[in-house]
Amino acid sequence: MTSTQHTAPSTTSPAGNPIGFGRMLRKEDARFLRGQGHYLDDLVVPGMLHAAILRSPVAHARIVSIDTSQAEAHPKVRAVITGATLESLNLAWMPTLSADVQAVLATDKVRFQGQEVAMVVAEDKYSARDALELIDVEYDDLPPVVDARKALDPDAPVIRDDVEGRTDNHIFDWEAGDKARADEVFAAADVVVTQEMLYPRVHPAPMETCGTIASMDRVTGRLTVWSTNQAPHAHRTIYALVAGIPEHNIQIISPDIGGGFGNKVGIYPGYVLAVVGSILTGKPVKWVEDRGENLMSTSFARDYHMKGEIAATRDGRILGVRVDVLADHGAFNGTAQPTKFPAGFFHIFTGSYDLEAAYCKVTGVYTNKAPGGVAYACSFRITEAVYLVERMVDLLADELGADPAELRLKNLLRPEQFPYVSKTGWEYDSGDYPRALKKAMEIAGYDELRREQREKRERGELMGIGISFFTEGVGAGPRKHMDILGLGMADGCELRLHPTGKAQLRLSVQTQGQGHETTFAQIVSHELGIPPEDIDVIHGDTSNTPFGLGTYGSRSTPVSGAAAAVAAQRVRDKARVITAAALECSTDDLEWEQGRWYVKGDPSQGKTIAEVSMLAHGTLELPEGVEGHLDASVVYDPPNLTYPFGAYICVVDVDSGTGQVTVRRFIAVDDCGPRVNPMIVEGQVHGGLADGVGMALMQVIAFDEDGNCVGGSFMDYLLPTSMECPSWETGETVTPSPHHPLGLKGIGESATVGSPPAVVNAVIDALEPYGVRHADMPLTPANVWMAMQGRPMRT
Ligand code: MCN
Ligand code: CUM
Repeated sequence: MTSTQHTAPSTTSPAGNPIGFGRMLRKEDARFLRGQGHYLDDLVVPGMLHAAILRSPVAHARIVSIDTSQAEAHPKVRAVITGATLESLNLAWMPTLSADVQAVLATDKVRFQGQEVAMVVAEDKYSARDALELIDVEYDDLPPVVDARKALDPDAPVIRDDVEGRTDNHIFDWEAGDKARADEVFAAADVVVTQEMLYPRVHPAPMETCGTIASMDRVTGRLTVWSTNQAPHAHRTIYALVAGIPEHNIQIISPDIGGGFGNKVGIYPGYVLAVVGSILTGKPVKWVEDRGENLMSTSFARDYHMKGEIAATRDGRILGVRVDVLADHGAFNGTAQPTKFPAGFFHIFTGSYDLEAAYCKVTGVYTNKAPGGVAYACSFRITEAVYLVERMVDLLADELGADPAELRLKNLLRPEQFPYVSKTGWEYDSGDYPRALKKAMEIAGYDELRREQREKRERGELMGIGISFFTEGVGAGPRKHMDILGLGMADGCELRLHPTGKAQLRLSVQTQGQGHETTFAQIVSHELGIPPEDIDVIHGDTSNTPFGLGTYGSRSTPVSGAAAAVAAQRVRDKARVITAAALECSTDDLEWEQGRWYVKGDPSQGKTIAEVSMLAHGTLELPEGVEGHLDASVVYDPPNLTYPFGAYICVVDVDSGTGQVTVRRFIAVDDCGPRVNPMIVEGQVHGGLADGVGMALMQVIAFDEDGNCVGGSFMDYLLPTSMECPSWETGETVTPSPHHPLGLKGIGESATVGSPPAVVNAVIDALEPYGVRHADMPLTPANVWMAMQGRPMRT
C-alpha cells in the first residue's frame, strides 16, 4: 500500500471551523437567521383541524353544568370535548411527573384560574376560538386557597377532594441532613442569623409558546405527534401508558423549538386533548396556546417560602445551615424532578461551603394556582438552594461586620477536599472555588469598588456590590438513583460513519436553542478529527433516535455528551483494528493523531478516519470478529452528577428617590470544565444572567386574593431587555469533571441559578444606609422604595 505525503493535521476544517473544541458559529444559524426554522406552528399537515381550549375564569368552583349545544351547532366546528367525553374514554385524568394526577379537562371542579374546561376542534383556528364563547358553563364558586401559608389551616377548603379520604392540602414532607447534629451545632454556635424569604413564583416564558399536532391514523392505528417538547422519548412512553396505544405505534417529533427553559418538559392537557380530538375526528389536530395561556396555565417555577438559619463562630467560621421550606405546588403536583426527590435537588443548599452540619425540611402544599414547578433553568430547585445560602451568608457577613467576599473565601471548600461529600449526601466531583472567586474579584476590581462605594455613601448616593458563589449538580442520573416515572436517567447515542467518512450522530436529547447540532458535532470532531460540518446531528424524532430521557437539568453535555464521546472513541478503536489489518501491522504499532492512525516511527504510513470508513464498507478482509461498517452505539449511565460552579459579582446603583435599581456591572466567572464551544457557553451564560436580572428585579406571577392571576401577560410579567442588562463581563476557570470522558460539566442553567442572589445581595448592600436587612424579589422600584421606608412590600 502506498500512502500520500504526510502533512501534520490541521486544526481547522475546510469550512474554517475548529476540528474539535473551539469557537465556531452555530450550524443551526444557517436556517434560523434566514427565517427558515421549522417551528411547531409553521407545520401544516394535510387535512389538519384546529383546536382551542376553554379555560376556567375562576380559581376554585364546582362545575354545575356545561352546555355545548350552541358550539356544536357552529358550522365549522367538528367536535367539542368536555370532561364527560374524556370520562367515557377513561382519559379525564392523566399522571403528572410527580406521581400525582392532573385533570385533562375539569369534571367535578375547577382548581385554578386558567384550568382546561373544554376543547373545541374546528376547521380553522378563528372558528375554534369563536366557538369557545358559545359554550355555557355554570360555576358554583368556592373559596380559594391562594396563600400557601394558609393552605394547612384547619378551616382551609380542601382543593383535591377528587382523592377519596383527603382532608387537607398537604402533599408531602421531606427532609435531608442530620437534624440532631445540626441542632447541636446551632446550640453551641456564637452567632445564629435567621431570615424568612420568598423565592417568588416565576415563569420560563419561552419565546415560542407550547403546542402540538396530533395525528391518529385510523387505518394503521399509528399516532404521530409533533410537539414542542424537551424529552420526546419520555413523552412517547407516557402517551403509550396513558392512552393505551402500543409504543411502537407512536412517533413523537420535536421540530425546532423556540426556547424551552423547562417549560416544555411535561405533558400538558392540551397535548392529550389534541390526541383525543384526532381520535374523534379522524383528522390531524393542531393546538397552540397563546401567551396568556402559557403564562397562566403551564409549568411555573419556584414559589418557595424559606426560613433559613445560619450558625457561625464569632470569627466567621460557618458551622451549619438549617432551612424550613413551604413549597407551593399549585393545584396538581406536576413538579418535574427525579422520583426520589420531591424537593428536587434543594438539599444542595449547603452550597459551596465546608460545614459541620446541615438540615432541611420541605413541606409541599396544594393551592388554587397553576400546577408545575421546578421549570425555568433551575437544575431541579438548585436555584432556590443557592439563593437561600447566598442570602444567608450575606446576612451573616452583615451580622459579623465582615466583608462578604472575605467571609466566603474563608469558608469555601478547598481544592484538596474534592471529591467532597456534603452534609446532605452529595459527592461534589471537582472544584477550585477560591480561584474562581479571586478571579471574579480581580476582574471586578473589588477593592476599588468598595472604595468607590464608601465615597458615594458619604455623598448620600446608593451603590451596592453583591456576590454570589454557587455549586450546581447537573447531569442526572445515575439511573439507579434517578428516574422520571420509573424511566431511569440514562441516554442512548448512535454514531454512524458513511463510506466517505461523513457522519451521523443520533441523540436522545433535544435542543431548544442550546446549539446541540453544533456542539455535539464538535464533540465527535474532537474524538475523530472529522470536520464538524461533516457530522449531522439528528434528534427530536423518536423513530430515528435511540431512547433517552431528554434535555433538562443541564444534562445533555454531561450525559449525552459523554455518550457521544464514548461512541466516537469506540469508532476510533475499531478504526485502529481496521488500519492495522490494512497496513498488515499490529494495533500496538499504531499511534493516533487528529483524525488518523499511523505507524509509530513512520508517520507517512497511516489511514485517516475517512479512509478507514471506506475500507470498513469495502472489500478489505476484516480480522476475525470484526464486523463491517464503522458504527457505534452507546447507552451512557453517568456515574455521578457533574458539579459546575461559579463566582458572580454584581454592581448596582439605586435611585434614592424612586427605588429604581440599575445593574451597572455584572462579572461572571464560570467553571464548567473544558468548553466545547466557548461562544455557545458564553451565550448560555449571557442568557442566564439576563434571566437572573429579570427574576431579581421585575418578575413575579402574582395572584389577587380571589386567586386571579395578575401575571398573565407581558404587560405584567416583565422580560428583561438590553436596556436593563449591562454589558456582561465573563471569565472562566477550567476544572474538569473526573468522571466525564472529556471532563465536561453542564452550563445551561448556571447563570440563572447563580445570578439572582448576586443582584439581590447588591441591592441590599446598596440599601445599608437605610438599615434594610432583606427584601424579597422582585426588587421593583415600588418594592425597593417601600423597603427604604421600612414598610411591608407589595407581593
Ligand atoms: N457546552 C459546552 N461546553 C461545556 C458545557 C456545555 O460547549 N462544558 C454547550 C453544550 O454542548 C450545549 C450548551 O453548552 O450546546 C448547553 O449545554 P448543557 O449545559 O449540557 O445544557 P443542555 O444542553 O442540557 O441544555 C439544558 C439547559 C436547561 S435545563 C435550560 S432550562 C435552558 C438552558 O439549557 N434552556 C435554554 N439554556 C437554554 N438556552 C436556550 N437558548 N434556550 C433554552 O430553552
Ligand atoms: Cu429546570 S428548567 Mo431546565 O431543567 O429544562
